[in-house]
Amino acid sequence: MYSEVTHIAEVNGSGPFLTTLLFSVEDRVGILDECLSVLKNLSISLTRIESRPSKTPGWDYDFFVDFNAEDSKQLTRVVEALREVTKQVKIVSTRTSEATEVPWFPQKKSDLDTFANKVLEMGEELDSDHPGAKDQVYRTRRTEITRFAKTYRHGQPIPSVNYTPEEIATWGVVFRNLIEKYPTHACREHQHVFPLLQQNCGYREDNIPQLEIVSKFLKGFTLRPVMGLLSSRDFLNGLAFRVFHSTQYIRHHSKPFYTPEPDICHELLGHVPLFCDPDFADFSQEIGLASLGVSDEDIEKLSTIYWFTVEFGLCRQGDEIRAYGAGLLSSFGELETAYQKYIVTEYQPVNAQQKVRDFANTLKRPYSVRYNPFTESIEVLDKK
Ligand code: HBI
Ligand code: NLE
Ligand code: FE
Repeated sequence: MYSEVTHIAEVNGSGPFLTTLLFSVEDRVGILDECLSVLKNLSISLTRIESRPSKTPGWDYDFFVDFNAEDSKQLTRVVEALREVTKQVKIVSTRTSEATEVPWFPQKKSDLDTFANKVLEMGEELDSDHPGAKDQVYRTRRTEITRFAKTYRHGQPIPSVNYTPEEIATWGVVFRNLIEKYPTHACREHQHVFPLLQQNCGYREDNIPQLEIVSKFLKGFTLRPVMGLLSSRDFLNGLAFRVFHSTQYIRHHSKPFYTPEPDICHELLGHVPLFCDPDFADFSQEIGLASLGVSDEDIEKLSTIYWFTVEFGLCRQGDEIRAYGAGLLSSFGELETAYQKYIVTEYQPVNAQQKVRDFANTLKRPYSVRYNPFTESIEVLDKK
């Protein structure tokens, strides 16, 4: 990660330079103190210090420090003075403050509150080809339900929706048709967890499970209500925090077998079961982490990965082709045709996670990120 090393000769322009240095020291009492004294004597104020065991033989340690150097002369003085007391000094990076344009991204779970009002058109207005577009009763009801998502804030319980008998009937048709297909069409992971959802979360033909109950049941992920489609960036950013944005309204009763957008059937029957699988959950989070602060172009690439795996993935299990993509698992229309089309994407969860991580390392991003599940926040490690 830290192999790109700048040399002082390459430091151009006028300062101040935000600088990251790496220095390696032998393991002995007081060595860090000596290094810090050197910095202190040159009036350097550190903004970060981190250590790790060195990759060199022996028991050396690497230290990473960040500070602002006034100009390249001061930087030279720091490097030379540190060389006297350490085994090696490398300039990992220097940059002027203008060169740090990174799109804003959420760094703690509560930052996701800022997405609440940012839904794409279909969130409030329905597209003209949506089966519910001309049904005023349906539209009013949707506005009523999406109000919960609009005012929801991190940490609150997700409000329950009191579903109408008509809505429950729509769910019932979807549920009944899908559970008939799962034994032959759904991947093993989905089938494995489905009975648990029936036992613990009220997955029944005559009941639409509440997001709050399901979110509490899921240990690896949490659900957050959303008014409709978010931008790809916002939606993927949520996954970094193991948060899945879920709609609460239901599809139009006239087309139970297929809807063009997410609805409660899609979230609960398609996505939720797979989020119970630890490898799948990690894989999903990895896409989310890769999306933090990257360019629009890279968001596009990550959306494509998401689309052909999480949303529409098929896999080979034994001799059979099975669905793990939520868009297939929630649509008994799609589930049939997917098999006829027979597009095969390999599903190897552990490798897939590694692949996303490797891909993330190729993204142009001047830092790396890590999720701290205890503080539910992103730790940013400056790379350049
Ligand atoms: N927004 N609420 C919501 N749900 C999704 O499944 C979703 C989204 N926005 C974008 C998106 N999915 C995908 O098309 C990918 O771009 C990530
Ligand atoms: N077509 C899916 C369904 O009907 O359940 C929803 C897809 C959402 C992306
Ligand atoms: Fe989806």
